[in-house]
Amino acid sequence: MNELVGMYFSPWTERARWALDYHKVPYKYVEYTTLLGQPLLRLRAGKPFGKVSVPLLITPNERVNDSFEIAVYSDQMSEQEPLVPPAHFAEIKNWTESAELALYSARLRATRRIQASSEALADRLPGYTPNLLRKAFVPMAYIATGYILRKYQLEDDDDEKLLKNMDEFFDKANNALSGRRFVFENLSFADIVIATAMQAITPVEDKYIYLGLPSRKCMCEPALEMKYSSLIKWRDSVYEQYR
Ligand SMILES: N[C@@H](CCC(=O)N[C@@H](CS)C(=O)NCC(=O)O)C(=O)O
Repeated sequence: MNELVGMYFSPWTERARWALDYHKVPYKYVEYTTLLGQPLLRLRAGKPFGKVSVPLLITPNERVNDSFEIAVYSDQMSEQEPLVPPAHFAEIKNWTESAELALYSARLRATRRIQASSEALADRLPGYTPNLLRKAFVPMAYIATGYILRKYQLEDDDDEKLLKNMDEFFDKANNALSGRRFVFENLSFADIVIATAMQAITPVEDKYIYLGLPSRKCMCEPALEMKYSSLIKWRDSVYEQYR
């Protein structure tokens, strides 16, 4: 059986799960815990050194360690219309690349807010942490968020600049989708990249990705929420119909 290692709240993981689910590729989902889970992740990724990240798809024949590659793999496993049609391959790859700076920026802004809130830190502890111990384990979550801030730092990480990076990507997405249902003629991975990136402005309903209230608050960007309200509506309807 395939296994997908991921982090439930991460847009990269959500993209990969969406592509696999869309094509009905079976897999067992395994939640990854930053830092604590790293030795095992390295082993499973076959990468003893350098950066390791999730999502990681482990199939009987290969390890696919990138959300775009997982979408391409899912297409190959299915007879359905592809999410990365050959005619739009380069453009879709380009969408994933341009989302990267926005998502890196969003991660820094949200992680800083999480680090400043003991409630949000307690919320981010692994699901198996007993409720009674959550408060006591907050320092561990603090260390893990510090690790994420260092691992994914950007050269210019001024809060305003980070917000600008996000704004630029969502502006591009908004223009591409204005008056359209999809970026291309049918649902593609470009739509999935944009819809899942919206998690950085206002998270999708809990029935799709469950978040505790403190985490949800840290993941909202009120200024962008107002500006991109039509994109949020679009995201919600794409989720309703295709997720
Ligand atoms: N290009 C990769 C990016 C994946 C990525 O940034 N993963 C982050 C998600 S927050 C991660 O693994 N974070 C946990 C860690 O590094 O420990 C993809 O598209 O799959």
